[in-house]
Amino acid sequence: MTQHISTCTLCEATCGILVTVDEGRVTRIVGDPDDPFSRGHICPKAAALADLQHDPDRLTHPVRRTATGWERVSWDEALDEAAGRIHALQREHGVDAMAVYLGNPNVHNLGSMLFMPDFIRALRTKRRYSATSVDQLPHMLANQEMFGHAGLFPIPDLDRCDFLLMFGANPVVSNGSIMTAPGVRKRLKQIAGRGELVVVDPRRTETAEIASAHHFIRPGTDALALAAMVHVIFAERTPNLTHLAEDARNLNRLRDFVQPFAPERVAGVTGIPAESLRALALKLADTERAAVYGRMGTCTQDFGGTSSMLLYALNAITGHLDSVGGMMFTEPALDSVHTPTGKPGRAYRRYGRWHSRVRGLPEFAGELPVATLAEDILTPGDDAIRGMVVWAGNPVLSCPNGKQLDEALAGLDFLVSVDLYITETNRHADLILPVVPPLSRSHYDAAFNSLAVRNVAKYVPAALPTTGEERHDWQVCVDLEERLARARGVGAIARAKLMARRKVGPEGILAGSLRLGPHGLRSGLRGVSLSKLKAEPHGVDLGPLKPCLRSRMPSDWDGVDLCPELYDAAREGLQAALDGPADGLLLIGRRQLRTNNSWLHNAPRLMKGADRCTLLMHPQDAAARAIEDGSRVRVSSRVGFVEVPVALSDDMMRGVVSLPHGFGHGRDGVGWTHAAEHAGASINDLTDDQRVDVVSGNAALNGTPVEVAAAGA
Ligand SMILES: Nc1nc2c(c(=O)[nH]1)N[C@H]1C(S)=C(S)[C@@H](COP(=O)(O)OP(=O)(O)OC[C@H]3O[C@@H](n4cnc5c(=O)[nH]c(N)nc54)[C@H](O)[C@@H]3O)O[C@H]1N2
Ligand SMILES: Nc1nc2c(c(=O)[nH]1)N[C@H]1C(S)=C(S)[C@@H](COP(=O)(O)OP(=O)(O)OC[C@H]3O[C@@H](n4cnc5c(=O)[nH]c(N)nc54)[C@H](O)[C@@H]3O)O[C@H]1N2
Ligand code: SF4
Ligand SMILES: [Mo]
Repeated sequence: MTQHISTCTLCEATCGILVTVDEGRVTRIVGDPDDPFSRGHICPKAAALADLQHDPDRLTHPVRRTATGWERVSWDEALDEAAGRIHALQREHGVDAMAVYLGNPNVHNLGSMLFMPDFIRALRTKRRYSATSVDQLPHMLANQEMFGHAGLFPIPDLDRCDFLLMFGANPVVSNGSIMTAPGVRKRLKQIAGRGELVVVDPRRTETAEIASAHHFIRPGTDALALAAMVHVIFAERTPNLTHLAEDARNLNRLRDFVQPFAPERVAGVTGIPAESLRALALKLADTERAAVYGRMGTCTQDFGGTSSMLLYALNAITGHLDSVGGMMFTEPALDSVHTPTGKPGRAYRRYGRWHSRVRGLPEFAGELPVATLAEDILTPGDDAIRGMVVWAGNPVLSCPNGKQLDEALAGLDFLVSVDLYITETNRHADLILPVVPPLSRSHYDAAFNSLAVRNVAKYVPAALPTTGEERHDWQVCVDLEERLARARGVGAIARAKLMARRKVGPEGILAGSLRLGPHGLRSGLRGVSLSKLKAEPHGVDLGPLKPCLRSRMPSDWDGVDLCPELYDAAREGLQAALDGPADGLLLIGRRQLRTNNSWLHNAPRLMKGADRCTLLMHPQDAAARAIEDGSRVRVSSRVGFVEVPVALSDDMMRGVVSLPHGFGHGRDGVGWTHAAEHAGASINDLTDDQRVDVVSGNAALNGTPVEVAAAGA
C-alpha cells in the first residue's frame, strides 16, 4: 500500500489530496493537512477521481467509427488517419475549413496548457472556439481593455477583505471561480464574521445562505445595478483613485457612461430598491478593505461585457483595485503575462481581427464566439466549416442551442476528438483518441495558481501509471503536429524543434519557466525551481497578494482605462433595457456540489439519491400555471423544449426558474452507462445561440425567456 501526495484537478480550488493506492487501485482519497493552501480541505468530488481512474466506461485505446459501431485501432493508424484527413480537407477547402473547440479540462492539465498553443497554431485555422465564450470571456476582454492584457485577472483578496459584495457567483457550491481559494466556504464565513458578505443573485443560493445579506436581482440587469452604484459614487462621494496614483484615465467618460442610470431609474427593472443600491455603493466607498466580485451570472448574460467592465471600474473608483483587501493581482511563479526577461511585454489588443462567418461576430484573443459555431457549419457555402477537432470538450451539452450543434456535428466531413469517454459530442466523431485520467498525470497548476487568493506553487508527480494505451494530452499534441508536418512536407528544422519539445516535455518547460518567473532566479538562488518544488511536495506558500498592477501592466499601457470606448456598443441596449423586460419567465442555470459541468455524472458515488435535474420555480409562479410540486413540466424556449420534474422553492425570485447544466445524457450512443441512467435534460437545449453579449460575443446563457407548463397539458 502506498500513499501519494497529489492535487485535485477537478475544479479551480486545487485542493491538496493524499491518494492511497493498493495493488494498482485507489482505495482512499483524503485532504492533505500539510498542503499550506488547502490545509486538508476537500469536497465530495475528490473521491470521484478514483471512479474516473477505474471506470470501465473510460476509453483506453483509440477507436474509429464504422457503419457497425466503434472499432479498436492502433495509435499509428488513428494518428495517420487524423493528420491525413485534416491535411486533405484543408488542401481541398482551405485551412479554415477545419475548426477546433477546446473544452474546460484543458485548463486543468499542465501538458495541455504548455503544448496546446503550438498545436493550435499548427492547425493554421482561424476557426477556433472554446468554453471561454460560454464562460469568462467578458472578464478577459475587460482585462485587456482596462489593464492591457487579457490575462491580468483581478482576484478578491478574500482573507483580508471586510466587505465582499458578490454578484452572480455561488462559491459555496462551485468552490470558487477566478478566485482559487480552497476551503472557500470557511473563508467567506470569516468575512461575514468580521464584516459583511452580500450576495446579489436571482436565487437565494447556498452562498447567500451563509451571507450577511442577499438581494434578488432580475437576470441580465447587473450592468444596470452596477452602473447605478458607480453613479452613486460620482453623486455622493469623490472617486478615490489615489491608490492607482496617476495610473487611471477616462474618469469623465465613466461618469458620462453611467449618467442615465441613477438608482431610482434602475430599481424597478433590477428588482433592487434604490436605497439598497445606494447603501451598498456607499458601504464600498467607506470600507477600507472591500471588494465587489462577479462571476458566471454576470458574464453569461445579455450585458456580460459591460457588467465586467463596470465591476472593475466600481472597484477602482472606490479605492479597491490593486489594494489590500480589495481586488488584487497575483504574481504567479509560472507567469503567462510577463515575458521571460521579467519585463511586461508590449500591449497588444486582440479583438475583431477577423469575424465569424455568418453573423460577423468579432474574434477575441484568437477565438470566435462558440455561439456562432453551429451556423458556421450548417449554412451552406464554400467557406463553411467541414471538419473539427474537439479536445476535452462536450459542446453539445455546454453550448447554447446544443441540439442544433448536435445536428451540425453529425453532418461534418471529419471529426476527431481527444477525450476520456464517448460523449454526447464525440459520438459523432470519426476517431476518438483517449488520454490518461488525472491521477496518472504529474501536475503543476499553470492556470489556477495565477488566479489564487495567495501566491502559491506546487508540483506533484503522477500518482498512478496508466494500464491501457492512453497517452498524455501533450503527447497527442506533438503526435498530431509531427504527422501534420510530415503530410505538409514541412522542413527539417520545424520537425527537429518538435522532437526537441517532445524530449523536454512539460517538466522541462515548467522547470525553465519557473526559473524565469517572478519567484525564480529574480528572487535569488533560493527562489522557486522545479527541484525546490519536488523537495516540498505539499506545496509552497509565497505570501499574500501585493499591490503590483503598475509592474504587471504592459510597459506601453497608459494606465487603467476606467471606461474603454469598446463598451459604447452597449449603451443603446442598456438604455432600452431600462424599460424592463416583457412579462414572462426567465431561465437561469445552477451548479451542484456533486457535478462537474457535463462529465462527472458517470461516477456512481456522485449520482446517488434523488433526481437533481429539477426545475426550481417560485410557488406563486407555479400556482399561476396550475403546476404542482414534484410534477413533470415542459419548459420551452425559442429553440426547443425539455421535460423535467419541478421543485417549488421560494429561494427563487418571482419570474425566474433555474435548471442545472451538464445533464442530457439520454442521447443514443453515449458511452456513459451510469450517467445515461440519470440522464436528465440539457438546459442548453433551451438556451439560444442568437443571444450573445453585444460587446464580447459571449453567450447569454442566463436570462433565457421560457414558458413552463404541466407536461402533457
Ligand atoms: N447553460 C449553461 N451552460 C454552460 C454553463 C452554465 O453555467 N450554464 N457553464 C459553462 C462553463 S463555465 C464551462 S467551463 C463549459 C464547459 O464546457 P466543456 O468544456 O465543453 O464541457 P465539459 O462538460 O467540461 O466536458 C469536458 C470533456 O472533457 C473530457 N475530459 C476531462 N478531462 C480531460 C482531459 O484531461 N483531457 C481530455 N482530452 N479530455 C478530458 C470529459 O470527458 C468531457 O467530455 O460549460 C459551459 N456551459
Ligand atoms: N460543483 C461544481 N463546481 C464547479 C463546476 C461544476 O459544474 N460543479 N464548474 C466549474 C466551472 S467550469 C466554473 S466556470 C465555476 C463557476 O463558478 P460560479 O460562478 O461561482 O458558479 P455558478 O453556480 O455558475 O454561479 C452563478 C450564479 O449566478 C446566478 N445568476 C444567473 N443569472 C444571473 C444574473 O443575471 N445576474 C446575477 N447577479 N446572477 C445570476 C446563478 O443563480 C448562480 O447562483 O464553477 C466551477 N466549479
Ligand atoms: S473543491 Fe475542487 S479541487 Fe477541492 S476537492 Fe473539490 S473538486 Fe477537488
Ligand atoms: Mo467554467
